[in-house]
Amino acid sequence: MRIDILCLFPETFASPLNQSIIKRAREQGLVNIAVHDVRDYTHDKHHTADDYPYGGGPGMVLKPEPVFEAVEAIKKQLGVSEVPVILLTPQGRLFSQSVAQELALHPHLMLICGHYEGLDERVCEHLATDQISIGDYVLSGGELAALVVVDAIARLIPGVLGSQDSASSDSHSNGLLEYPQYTRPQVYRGWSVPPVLLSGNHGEIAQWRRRQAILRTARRRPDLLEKGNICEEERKWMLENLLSPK
Ligand code: JCH
Repeated sequence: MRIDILCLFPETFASPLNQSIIKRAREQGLVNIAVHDVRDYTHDKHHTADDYPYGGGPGMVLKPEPVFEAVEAIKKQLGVSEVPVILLTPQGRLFSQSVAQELALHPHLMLICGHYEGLDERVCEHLATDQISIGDYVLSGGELAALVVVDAIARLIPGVLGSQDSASSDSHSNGLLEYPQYTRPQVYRGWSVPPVLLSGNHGEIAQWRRRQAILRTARRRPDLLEKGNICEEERKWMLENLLSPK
């Protein structure tokens, strides 16, 4: 998969894209990520990328010309015409694991990161094919949102996760929050690992994990429970245990 990122602060990406799983995926050639500076597509001597908003008001707006020209130049250079052009914005559709799964199916994506108080609406209307928000809070720009999107997508590309990590058993892929995990030591500061996990009974362990995932989801994220495919027996157990402390 190829991902082209257009932004005003390309240095933002250097460290996060050169760590851990994404670094390994890039080295293996499973994902090819290129970061482009929108300022390189300006023509004036000051490399002006922003301007005052028409109609007045606070802040500055990212100009349309360098953004259009950057997308067009990169498409031409790569010899592609049909590529999703995704704008990161607080006004976009909400990002989720299912949006990540949908985007991971494309062989090529372009991500546009604005800055300032926003960008010219003509970019949204006539250049972007999709607009995504990573959550209902306002960031200083699209760069951190793009990193979140790239990270979530990259780990879904076949071969990116080692056999150790598994995308399909991750939190959210089954619609429920992850069950509690423990490692050694068996007792830490007097707090013991639940005995069932030491029992060697794989059926009991699977049932305990499933029930803990349901209970945790019901308590912390009841909005997710509908998608969790809880059976009647599980629902009964959940309601009986929901009231007991933690
Ligand atoms: C962005 C800004 C004031 C935007 C500029 C470009 C995405 N989920 C999510 N939160 N925030 C963003 C995001 C993405 C791109 C840009 N800003 C800052 C500041 C605004 O409205 C008054 C809008 C924020």
